[in-house]
Amino acid sequence: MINERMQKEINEQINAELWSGYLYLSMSAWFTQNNLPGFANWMYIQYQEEFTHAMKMFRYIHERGGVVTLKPIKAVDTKWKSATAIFEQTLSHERTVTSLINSLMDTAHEIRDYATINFLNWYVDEQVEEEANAEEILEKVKMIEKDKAAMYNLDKELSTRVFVDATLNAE
Ligand code: OFO
Repeated sequence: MINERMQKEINEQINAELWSGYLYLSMSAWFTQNNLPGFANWMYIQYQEEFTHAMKMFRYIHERGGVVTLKPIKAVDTKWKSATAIFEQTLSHERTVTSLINSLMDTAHEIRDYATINFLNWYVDEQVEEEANAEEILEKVKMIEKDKAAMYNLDKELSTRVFVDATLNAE
């Protein structure tokens, strides 16, 4: 049986992951509306991934005999000044998510919930990747945003990203 406090915090994180997905879906819409379909594809896959992050927690709570409580998902931004602004927000958001995962880990250590520590390790690794990906694209976009041909090429590159549910491979 999962500890009540741990359950509450993981439920809050489910909401945060769904919110992340909602944010990236909104960013995907912005890219579509601004004629960058490859960027839109990249963000759409990011949205799908966030929902898998939420679902991995959803399944875990049930596996531990707990109760999933879904709360409203807050509104997200819908307008940005530029692709650079979007990736700046993405990177800073991922850094926030990393700190949320670290807080969950702190609680798991505090209450000596070893199963949850193990479970959360997957997210610790995932956040390293999430921050690195966002940072890499941000650096590129910052350099080339004014150059239409270079943006066209990066858009083509981002259009090749495909969705893989990494949470299923990990279980
Ligand atoms: Fe769930 O990793 Fe991004 O937010």
